[in-house]
Amino acid sequence: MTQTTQHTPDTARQADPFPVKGMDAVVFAVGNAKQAAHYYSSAFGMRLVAYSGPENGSRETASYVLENGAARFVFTSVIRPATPWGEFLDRHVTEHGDGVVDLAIEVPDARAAFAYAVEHGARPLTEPHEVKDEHGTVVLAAIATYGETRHTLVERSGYDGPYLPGFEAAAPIVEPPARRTFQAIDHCVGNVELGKMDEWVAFYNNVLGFTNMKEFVGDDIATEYSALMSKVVADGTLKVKFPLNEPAVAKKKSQIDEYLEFYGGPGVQHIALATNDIVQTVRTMRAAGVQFLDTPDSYYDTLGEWVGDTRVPIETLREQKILADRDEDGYLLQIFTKPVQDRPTVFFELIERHGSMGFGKGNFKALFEAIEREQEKRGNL
Ligand code: TYF
Ligand code: FE
Repeated sequence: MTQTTQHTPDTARQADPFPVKGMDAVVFAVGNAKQAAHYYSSAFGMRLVAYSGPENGSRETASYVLENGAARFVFTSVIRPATPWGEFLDRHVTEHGDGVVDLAIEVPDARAAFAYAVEHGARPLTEPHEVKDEHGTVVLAAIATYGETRHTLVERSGYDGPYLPGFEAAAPIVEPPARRTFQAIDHCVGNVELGKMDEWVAFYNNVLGFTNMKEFVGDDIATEYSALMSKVVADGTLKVKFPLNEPAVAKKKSQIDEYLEFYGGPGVQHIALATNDIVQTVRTMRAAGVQFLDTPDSYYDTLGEWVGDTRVPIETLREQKILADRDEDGYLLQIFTKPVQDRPTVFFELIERHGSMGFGKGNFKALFEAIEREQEKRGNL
């Protein structure tokens, strides 16, 4: 065989100013992590894999690490604040309710990623530092993003423990369902204040080298029915996708305004979870008590005309209130939970992609009307 120059991958890597491996974890600060871990086990079908708390040397916080395929959630509660971190988490829960404190990103080189981000305008929160135990070494650093949310940059190639040093392996709380309910984090959405969306898009462009995806909700659609504007940024490999919403000045109070009011500022609005059998997953989660947004029958009466053939018959989509959308690359199926805490803040999406890399633009009208019906029930419209 003749020798060929095989520097394409290296060149591609060099061209990416901010290489990422994927989402590392979504970290939630909650009032009662023990019960949250139970809910995400019994209702979402996740598996507890690691724990840190007073029994293994963490006297200030208790943290539960749950996984489902590549998706990892961490739930942390304060037991008794003793350091600025514990005080921060305590106040975070008081001000925002249960919510996301950290969209942690796995990177091949945390020092390089942190240096690049800070050089390009990121506010540093934690300088790169090593943490180690008998399983090896992790390098961590953190930068600030919208509201009180952060991105921890996690370099874990030198580590084979259950999560991070300080955590011990834990057994599942309940036996996870026979079929995995979802297997990855598809995207994480942030709500920012009126007029700030483009600033945050520029932040991700400049600081993380992310580029804009083609799907967006502009001015035109916003005032007509959606009451929000939205753009999507992603890393070069599309493994990390961050849509950003801001409220639009429309006829009704924007769902984004409702979030900002009840969360007490900008923050993570929804986490989308990738599944390869959305019907089975919705059935499992409904049976476990998870509530999803309703979709009117009229949506399904015309769906077949424009969405064409999907893996799932329209009648099954109708029965489970699953939405469908198609673009030039393929189609997707999606559904949204109601907020998962008493405040009308964080919710989840399940998404089954078949080629489409969109976010369900064709569903925005039906979806936003469904959200507004819930807003109205809460007296917030
Ligand atoms: O992530 C997205 O863009 C879709 C659609 O408040 C969406 O899931 C956008 C805004 C919103 C709810 C869903
Ligand atoms: Fe989404």
